Amino acid sequence: MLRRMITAMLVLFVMSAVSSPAEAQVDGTGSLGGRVYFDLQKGLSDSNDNLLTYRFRRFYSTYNMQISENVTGRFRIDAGKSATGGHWVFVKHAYANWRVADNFSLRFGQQGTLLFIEIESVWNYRAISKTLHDQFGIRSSSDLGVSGAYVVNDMLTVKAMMSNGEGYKGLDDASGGKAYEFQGLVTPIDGVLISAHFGLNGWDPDDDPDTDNMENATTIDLSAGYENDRFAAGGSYVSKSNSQVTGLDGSGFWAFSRFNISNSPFSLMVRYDSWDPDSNQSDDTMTYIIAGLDFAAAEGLNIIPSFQQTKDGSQDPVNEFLLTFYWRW
Ligand SMILES: [Ca+2]
Ligand SMILES: [Ca+2]
Repeated sequence: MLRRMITAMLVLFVMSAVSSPAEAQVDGTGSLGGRVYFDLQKGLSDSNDNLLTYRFRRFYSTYNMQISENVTGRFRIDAGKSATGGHWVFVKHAYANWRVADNFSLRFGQQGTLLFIEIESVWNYRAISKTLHDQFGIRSSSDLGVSGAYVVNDMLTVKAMMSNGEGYKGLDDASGGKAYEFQGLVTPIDGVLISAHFGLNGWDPDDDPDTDNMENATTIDLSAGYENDRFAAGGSYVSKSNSQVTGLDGSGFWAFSRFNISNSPFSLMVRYDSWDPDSNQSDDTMTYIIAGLDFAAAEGLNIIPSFQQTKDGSQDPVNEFLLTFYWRW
């Protein structure tokens, strides 16, 4: 019933947008870009004192296309080092974006999910660490489905997405449970972004499509950020309940800031995460601290030393020093 209501809402949402598309430049070509980052990782605690290794983290290659006046597309591959050796490669994005009207667009295919895409761009240091949401597996950053974005006015945009739910690395469940995401984005003044997100992800306790017993994991997020050319700050509160996998439920927050030091190539970043799993154990909160210095060595090349500390409940904190090399084109 819930799923039917949501599907009907999505259909209404799509039908509600009508007006004539505006002119756009079609140059008939696309652009190819990429990003790579890897670290030199050194353990600083008793438990990881011997750790000293280069760690390949990510390679992305992205091709953006202007397919026609109102249709753009993107293809992105994502590669990283597998835990068992060798590299994995995934198709992270393969989508077409159709600008149906000036204030309304639809996106089809493998695409970014809605939960943390905006606040991640305020954080800006994916090369150093994933968002809190991504770190604790609350939602995959990409999934296969259809989404719509409707610009209500200068201050408000609403988005909705229906996708498989398992993310771009996962296998869709046999019973076809879907993820439904709804987001309101408010930009009250220049540089300020506020996002409210509600998500459901259907799963089947017995993995049998013939028994009508679907459950829904629920995700709620409130994120806010501010950025200008030299300074940014932001954070989120997020909670997840009724997940299929025990241990993924919980709630937490993160807060971060970064700023450029008086127009030099150096920027400082600090971040604090706290995640409290719903494990019925006291003192199980996980915290994560980052303090780093970003050196923009040359156009397209950053070298970023950082100190990172993770602490799991009452266990001793684990400290690491990372020297991250990040380049893009
Ligand atoms: Ca699913
Ligand atoms: Ca079932």
